[in-house]
Amino acid sequence: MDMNVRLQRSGFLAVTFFVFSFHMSVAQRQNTLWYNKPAVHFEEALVLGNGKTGATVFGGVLSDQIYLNDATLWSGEPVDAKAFPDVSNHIPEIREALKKEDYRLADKLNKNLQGKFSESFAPLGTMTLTFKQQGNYQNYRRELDISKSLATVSYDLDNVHYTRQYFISHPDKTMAIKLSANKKGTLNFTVSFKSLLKYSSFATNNTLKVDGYAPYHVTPDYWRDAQPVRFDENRGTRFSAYFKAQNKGGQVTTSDSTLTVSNADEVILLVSTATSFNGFDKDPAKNGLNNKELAQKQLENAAKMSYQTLKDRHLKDYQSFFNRVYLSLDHKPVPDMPTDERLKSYAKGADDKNLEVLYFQYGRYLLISSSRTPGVPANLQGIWNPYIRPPWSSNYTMNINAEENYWMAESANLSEMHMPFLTFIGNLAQTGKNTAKTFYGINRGWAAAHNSDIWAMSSPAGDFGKGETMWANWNMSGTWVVTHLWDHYTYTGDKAFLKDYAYPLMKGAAMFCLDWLVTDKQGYLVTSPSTSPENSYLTDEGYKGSTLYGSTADLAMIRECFEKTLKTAAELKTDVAFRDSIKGALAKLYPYQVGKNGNLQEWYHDWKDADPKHRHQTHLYGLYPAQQIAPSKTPQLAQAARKTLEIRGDNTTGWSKGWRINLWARLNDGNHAYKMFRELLTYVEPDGAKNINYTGGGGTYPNLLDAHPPFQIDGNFGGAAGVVEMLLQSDDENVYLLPALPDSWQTGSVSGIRARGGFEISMKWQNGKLLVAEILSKSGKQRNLHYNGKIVSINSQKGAHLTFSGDLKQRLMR
Ligand code: FUC
Repeated sequence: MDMNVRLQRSGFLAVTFFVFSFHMSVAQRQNTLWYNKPAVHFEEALVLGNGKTGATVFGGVLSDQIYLNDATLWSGEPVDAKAFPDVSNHIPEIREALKKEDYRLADKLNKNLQGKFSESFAPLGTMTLTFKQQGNYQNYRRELDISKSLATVSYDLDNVHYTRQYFISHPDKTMAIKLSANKKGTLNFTVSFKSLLKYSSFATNNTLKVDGYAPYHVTPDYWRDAQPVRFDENRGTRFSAYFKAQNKGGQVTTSDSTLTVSNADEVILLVSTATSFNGFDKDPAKNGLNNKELAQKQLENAAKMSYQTLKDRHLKDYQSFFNRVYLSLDHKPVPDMPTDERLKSYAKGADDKNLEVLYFQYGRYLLISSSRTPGVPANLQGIWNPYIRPPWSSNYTMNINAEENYWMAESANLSEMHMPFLTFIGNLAQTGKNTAKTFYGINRGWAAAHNSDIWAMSSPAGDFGKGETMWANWNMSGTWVVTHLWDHYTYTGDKAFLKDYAYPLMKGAAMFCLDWLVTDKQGYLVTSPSTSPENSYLTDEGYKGSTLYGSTADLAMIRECFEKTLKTAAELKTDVAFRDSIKGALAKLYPYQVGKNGNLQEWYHDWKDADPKHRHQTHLYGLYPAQQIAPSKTPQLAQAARKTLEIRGDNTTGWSKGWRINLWARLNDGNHAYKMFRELLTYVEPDGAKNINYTGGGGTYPNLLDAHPPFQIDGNFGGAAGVVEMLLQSDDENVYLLPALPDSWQTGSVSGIRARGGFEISMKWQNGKLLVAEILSKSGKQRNLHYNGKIVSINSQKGAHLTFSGDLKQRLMR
């Protein structure tokens, strides 16, 4: 139901009238990123996407560069199970070494459990518009309206006002660029294309057609290889990029590699991309989709429609997602300043809550734009990458980054955008069966490790023993990702999804864990061998290593996987005996430990961390994203988690800051969460480079993309998730209103954010106090509603609208 209708029905409208009329008048400005100069570097350019085709628009005056991507264009081929010899025979000797506390030997032997690297997301190519113009331009403006997913460039040159408008339509699978001028016959430009991949082109009938193919292998940029990029014309994913110019006035001429527009009044450029990717398990060269036909069909269909029709259809589709959530933290006007300057002044301490709202909504924009292709989640760079050897392969880094991308999908009301990730889990489970067998000797269920790609690679990375155990050997990603399936169910109430799709995957992940756990000397169940993502310990003897048994992170993930699988089986009234085996194992898991410094222990023993300030903090998984630790439920563990965060400090990379915002919010410390949120919005100089800073420097580029550095999209999503987490939290029994409201957000309103149990929530607060909350119950579930120490029960019918005042008194409905 439309938000205003709902609000009207609940009597909420009187309170929010001011907010919403304000919303209407400044919506466009509030949702706009804008700049007064063309982009020079990637990190200044504007990203557009329809969840498959991605474009990065530089908006130059004499020459406009547009990087093109397609979410399904990767190097590589389906996983070849035969490529992995059975190495599970090494497990007994690793366990033996660990039993003898010989960590050096365990680390060495653990290297036997490594496989190949993942493949890389490929850059499709760059489209260039070269204008036949000279001279100085004036009144330049480049903007992205995220409420419309529409970029616009305009400027004056030789007394002519030029405008370009760009969007990528999901319903019509095509990018459209409208070029216009306020003087007839002044549009003169050439369209050309270049790619780092193999390709050929020809033009006919106002259409430039580029067909090519991606490498069948790319080695990660951090790994030495004499031949890192390997092409073979008979292997790898094929792609097509077709460009059509529709002109009013003037003419279009073609050469084999260009379209040239002369003296036109207006031009609509259509761009259609397609690849032969036909699923994670199909050879894209031999058994692929017909990319040429697909690209041609999309182009023809779009060409039949007027620009206005294409745009209307695009807006209707896009806004059906974007408009679900509204947030206001301030009634001050949006500063009339380019976004990069706004960001700089914010970083110097300026108060700009509208920028904070923009950052939050930009996260939602990015997810809608990058995550709409079944089985192909948003990758490390979303869908925007110009490099043939991108940072960390632009892959799915499964020990945090891929999951962080989806932390806000449900809570920020974008369930549909979660689906590419959720469907990817099904693929991972298939390759993961072989991984469970050949790497770990386990014949039930499935497992997945540190890195993955469009082919759903699940084996550990590390180039067969050359990788460091601290990152290459972690094998808990299947265990982690299945909790996303349960979350999707709790937010949506989709029982068919839970029964037919989710449960078998969850059960498979849980089965692997049941068989992987071993009994330690104290009688507890632990993992062995085990690591804690990317961290190293120092033993009491001073050995620096990574392999041990029973890392807190492993056990936290197994605990969560078991608990959610149990709940699912109970909900589906199935598998009683299996449930008992999970319950038995849960009771014997080695519990959380508090170390001598008051911290939550990362390692089985109370060892020192080799790098106490490290960006990874996976042992806090139980605090966030899981719901095992909370100040109200487990005060001592929450205190220990806080201590751990204090020891880690706040200086860290983009994605790590994104995570810590959520962790601090879960500790109900809104002010610390907000401090880190502000730090996430630290201005970072754009440089078009892949320079990595591992120990700090996290922030935001001028185009509001997250800086690890380099650009990595997870920080954007983690930061946006953190905004919701400050305003609303939930677990499987409770909903907490304003649980971590920072002092800086004294007054505000939000609508359309969601809580577990199938609730859609709108709130208004003033002077730090809740005024009114409206709750739409989509599943009719019972929950405890918390605010400011008070608890009431939400007992609702499916579809009920409940309104509560600030003291949690329920207002009567008509
Ligand atoms: C892990 C992290 C890095 C980076 C990379 C993609 O290796 O430790 O910081 O995010 O993944």
